[in-house]
Amino acid sequence: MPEKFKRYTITSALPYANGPIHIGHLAGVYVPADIYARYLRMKGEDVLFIGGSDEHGVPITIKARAEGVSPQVIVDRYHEQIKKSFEDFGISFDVYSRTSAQVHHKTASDFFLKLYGENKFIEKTNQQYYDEETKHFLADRYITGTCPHCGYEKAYGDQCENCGTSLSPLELINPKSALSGNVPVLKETKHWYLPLDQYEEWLKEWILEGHKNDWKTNVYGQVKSWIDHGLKPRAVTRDLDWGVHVPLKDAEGKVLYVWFDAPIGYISAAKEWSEKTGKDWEPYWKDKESKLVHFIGKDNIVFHCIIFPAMLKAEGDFILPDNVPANEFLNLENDKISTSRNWAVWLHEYLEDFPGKQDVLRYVLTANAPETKDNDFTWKDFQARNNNELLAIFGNLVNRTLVLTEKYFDGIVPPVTELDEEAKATLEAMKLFPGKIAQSLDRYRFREALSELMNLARLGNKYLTDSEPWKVIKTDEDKVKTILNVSLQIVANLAVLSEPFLPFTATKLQKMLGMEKPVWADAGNTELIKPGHKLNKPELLFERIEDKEVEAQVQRLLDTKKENEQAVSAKPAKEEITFDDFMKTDIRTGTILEAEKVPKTKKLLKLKIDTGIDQRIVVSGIAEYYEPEKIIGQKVCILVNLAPRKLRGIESQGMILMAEDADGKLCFVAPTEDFMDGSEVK
Ligand code: B3M
Ligand code: ZN
Repeated sequence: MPEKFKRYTITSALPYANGPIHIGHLAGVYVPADIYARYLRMKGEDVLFIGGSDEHGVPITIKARAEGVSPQVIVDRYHEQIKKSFEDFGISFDVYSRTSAQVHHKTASDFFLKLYGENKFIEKTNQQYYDEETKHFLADRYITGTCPHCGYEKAYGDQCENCGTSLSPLELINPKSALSGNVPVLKETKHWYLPLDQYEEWLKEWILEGHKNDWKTNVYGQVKSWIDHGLKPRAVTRDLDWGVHVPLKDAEGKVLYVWFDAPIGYISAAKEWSEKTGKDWEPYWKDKESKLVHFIGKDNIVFHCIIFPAMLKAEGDFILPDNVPANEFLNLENDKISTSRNWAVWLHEYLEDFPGKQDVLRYVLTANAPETKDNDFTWKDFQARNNNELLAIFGNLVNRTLVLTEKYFDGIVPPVTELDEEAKATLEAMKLFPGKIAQSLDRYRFREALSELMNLARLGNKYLTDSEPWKVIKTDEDKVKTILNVSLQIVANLAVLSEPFLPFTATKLQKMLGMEKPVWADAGNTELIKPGHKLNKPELLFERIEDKEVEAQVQRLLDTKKENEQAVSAKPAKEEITFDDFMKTDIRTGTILEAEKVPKTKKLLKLKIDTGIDQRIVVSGIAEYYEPEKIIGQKVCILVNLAPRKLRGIESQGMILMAEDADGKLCFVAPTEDFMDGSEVK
């Protein structure tokens, strides 16, 4: 590590409080941030780890509208649920705040006013899309249309989720209001803009030159491409009623843009923490010797690397991020995780199915983290990593070592009698691990760090297996003392080094070993647990995950996929008709009296129907799905005032109502009870 910092301010993206948290969130942002925070705390560093819910923005108001409740109802519901999920998974925030909090409204509002007072904004009146029916200006996700870059038809006013391009509403082809579906009109409105173009030179120097070597290439590349395309002024206000109100006289009905207020939420959260703990928040945000790190997903890069830094720079009092180790995306079983399609593993549901197995998920998501490219989560991989790695390597070493110590020495740590070459080499190798793991963590390489942790367990397993204490015990008990002492030192080191990654497991293991809460500097010690120390009863750290458990998860996803396909392939509604149009149709309940195939056709049946009014012949294209003899007596609905038409020489007098699915399969639409023939259907 080159520089030494006095304290660390670690932020993790504030999730929108419009839905629960899934594995993509955890893998992309919260697990790596938590590993980093725990590691630094163990090193004795002064850490402020910040989280909170993002409670403004259009995704929330759209959801509220869909449910017919106020946005506050939505954010209250999800804020609590999200907060609980993070606690359940051991995400060790020092504060978990929310942007609807009063302290945040004040902080964001003051921030805006300071920039406004110092003329850091430009004021512009221009034309924006407006929904005349709902009387809303249509910003961001309130407007959809075709992406001018890739042709995707459901692009939003701020971004195309298909090609990732960020958009402005005026660029959309065939714009439509997301509120009413109407074609919007243009209307004048005034807004305040942050002139990003004025920060271009400074950004080039600070990031493109200053952070060429220490920022991840995916992050650096995205920032460079933004800057190379030229930066434009960005509106920091919106015409909406949900959000932080613009604190100016002539700004009725205007709020701060969610991406202006949300990152300020990190600062507000620090203030909230300060109020609760009595500690001063300011050094964490203003002292140059504090290191600020933003953990985010790749879709938030521009906001954390360009816009928020420009805001901080304009404000003048705050430090800038030292690093923004953004991750790419995690897919699920080869498909993009999607809240709207329910294609996700939700944390609260995972815990119902795998209670107590938080660390297994933390492990899998870190081992397979999308650090440099998008990655895929599969249940098969989840099972394999649990069974073949956590259980077979980590758990196996711990279990064998503790059980043998219990068996041969009543659970009392035996002394080293004589260090042979094997033992010496093993301990020497062990000493290198804390350094290797720390080096990876310092560079935000969490996968690499975790794989080193497992290599330490592998080292222990190999040593134990090669030394064969279960054989040696018959001839040389002293040697077994050394073997188990060395193995126990490795196990104790694992109990220290695994804590940032697998906090629940580490705590359990520390208890089994009867250890005090360790610090990072304990790792590498070859006498971490002393001879004569009594160990507690060994327990299993991991359990085997059976085929049927993961098969059930995969089945659930397959069911979801099927539901989605059905939903997707439902045809859009036909053109609107009036009530009178509908009332012209005369549909009655009836019964099939006779049925026979129409010769030389595949599809047609000739039916005789009792309509309650009369008995008549109807020709119906249902032969592929129904055998004539089986439908005698079937109740039907029949359109009786349809003009007769001839089919294969037979006059058909009406039409039987059938439902047809996306594959063209048919089924009768009929009264569900024995109902009088001739009853009107309306
Ligand atoms: N709520 C966007 C997101 O969840 C946003 C992050 C805010 S961080 C200040 O992708
Ligand atoms: Zn696109």
